[in-house]
Amino acid sequence: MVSIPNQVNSSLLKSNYDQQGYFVIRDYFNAAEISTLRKVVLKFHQLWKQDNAEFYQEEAFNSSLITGSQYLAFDDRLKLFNFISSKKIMSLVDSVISANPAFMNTQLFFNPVNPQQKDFWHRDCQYDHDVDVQKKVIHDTQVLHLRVPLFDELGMELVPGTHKRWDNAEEFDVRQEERGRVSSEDLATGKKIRLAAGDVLVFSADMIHRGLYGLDRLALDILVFDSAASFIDYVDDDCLPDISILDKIDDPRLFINTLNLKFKG
Ligand SMILES: O=C(O)CCC(=O)C(=O)O
Repeated sequence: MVSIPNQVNSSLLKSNYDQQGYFVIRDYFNAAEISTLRKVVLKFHQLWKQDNAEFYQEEAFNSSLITGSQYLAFDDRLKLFNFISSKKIMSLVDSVISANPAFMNTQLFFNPVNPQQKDFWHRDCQYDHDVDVQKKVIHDTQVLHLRVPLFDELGMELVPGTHKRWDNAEEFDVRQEERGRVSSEDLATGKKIRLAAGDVLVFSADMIHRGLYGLDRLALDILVFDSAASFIDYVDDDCLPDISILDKIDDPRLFINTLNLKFKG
């Protein structure tokens, strides 16, 4: 059971997010909330690793569709959906996206098996768009990531303000691996945000960022978007609740907004 938040100052969170592209809240979840979530997510992770053994051994550093039906049964999926749409999560989502936020997906970030594999700078939009379009889309609505670490971790490194501004020369060359630079190099503008289990980090997917490998990291990222933006094609039907689960979710509006976009156009 997730208790009701008492520490959220929505307008402060919104102004932090608007200016910096992120905010972090320490000790937002209590030990019982994290322990319940961790049990469900570890079940998914074990099954996913068995099923994707070669990919896991060779290169993986994340999985997705944690709420899908492939690895988790009804009750565990319901726990996840109720966590994702809990008052604690929704008060953060609502502080950034004031009208009709919609669920997109979940991702689980872990350490790559190969210790030589390096963490790397990127903007999420660079995997969908070439540079000219990236320059434009960073001024549009961006996908929101809510990172919930399940164990203490080194956290994330972000370049504050890059949700709204284009890269400087060093950032561009490193992120895009131009002029002999590689995406795992340090950036002078990077800000490391160490995270502990119980903290939550909310950040824009299109700012320059990297996950920091190390410790026992296992972090659940919840991805949310503004219904007014055109991200619905990124949503996989199977990660959404069907009607029998929907009926049992305490506050299903995050999922209903997605279902409305998907099935009502
Ligand atoms: O934690 C990581 O490895 C990368 C995280 C990331 O890129 C993201 O959440 O978009």
